[in-house]
Amino acid sequence: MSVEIAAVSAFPPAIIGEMEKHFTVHCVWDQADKVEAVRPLGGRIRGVASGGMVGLSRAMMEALPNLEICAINGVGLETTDLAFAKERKVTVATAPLLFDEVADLAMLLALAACRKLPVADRFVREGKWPQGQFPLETKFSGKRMGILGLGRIGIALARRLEGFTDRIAYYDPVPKSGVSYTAAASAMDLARESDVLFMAAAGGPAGSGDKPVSRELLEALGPTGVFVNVARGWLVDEPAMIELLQNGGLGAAGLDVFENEPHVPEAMYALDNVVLTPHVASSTVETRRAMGMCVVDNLRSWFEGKGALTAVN
Ligand code: 8YV
Repeated sequence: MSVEIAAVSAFPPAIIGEMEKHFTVHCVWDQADKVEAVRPLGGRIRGVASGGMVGLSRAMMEALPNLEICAINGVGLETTDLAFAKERKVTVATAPLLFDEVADLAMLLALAACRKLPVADRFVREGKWPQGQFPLETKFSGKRMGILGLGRIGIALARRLEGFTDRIAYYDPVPKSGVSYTAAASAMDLARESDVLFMAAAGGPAGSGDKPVSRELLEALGPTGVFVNVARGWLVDEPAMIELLQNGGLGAAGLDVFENEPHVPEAMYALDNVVLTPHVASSTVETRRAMGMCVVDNLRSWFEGKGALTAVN
């Protein structure tokens, strides 16, 4: 009898196929209530395959009394109750393979926001060029770059920025040794001293009220400032950000994440100073396959008695 696992976040068919070579897989990610969907399986489920936005909740662990491991197809842990997982002795593993992709998209969003790339593209496609020149936009190279959160994504982003400027600063509550970038004393100080501010920091779960990117911080970034978010949408005061983008209090934004995905406030649709992408930072064929196989390999290694490969607890 093969080990039974539950897939609670979407995986491509090829990855499910790889899982099914080794396990009995119960796919419940399309169920409205995933916890209730797995409850009848209860003690039969020994492993969970999840994603960065679904994670592993306390309720899910309580419904699965014999759960041993959760392998996450991502790196975000805001939706995982790590404290309860420790209490329950459930191992949590991530797929730490997406840092280049996320840093690449952060650069793409920043450049596109500075040069209004989507607007320029539409300008050509709509046949407006013969009627006149596209307006001047703002330079990216040489600007003051600020990174909120100098973790593995932040470091990958900083290395990319080195090709554009030597004015790179960061704020991270955890002291960073061995980096040549300027450490700001606070997030507010960083915002005040940045032209482009990147949110690359982990934070609290949705609904926790944790909003490190506040109205005040975005006001400190200011009317010529550009804000880029590749972390979590709920870490930003989204209504305040929209208001500032509308009234000129914030220059522009490049956003891959939103407070209530996949629903994006329609007020953003009309804003030419915002570049929007649908949480695709890690969404390349190469990296998503590598991440999916990392999930499979973690589960296989665990149930072969060799432990998890990329455990975080
Ligand atoms: C995931 C993410 O790849 O890694 C994360 O935490 O936010 C995403 O990029 C996606 O959620 C699929 O699990």
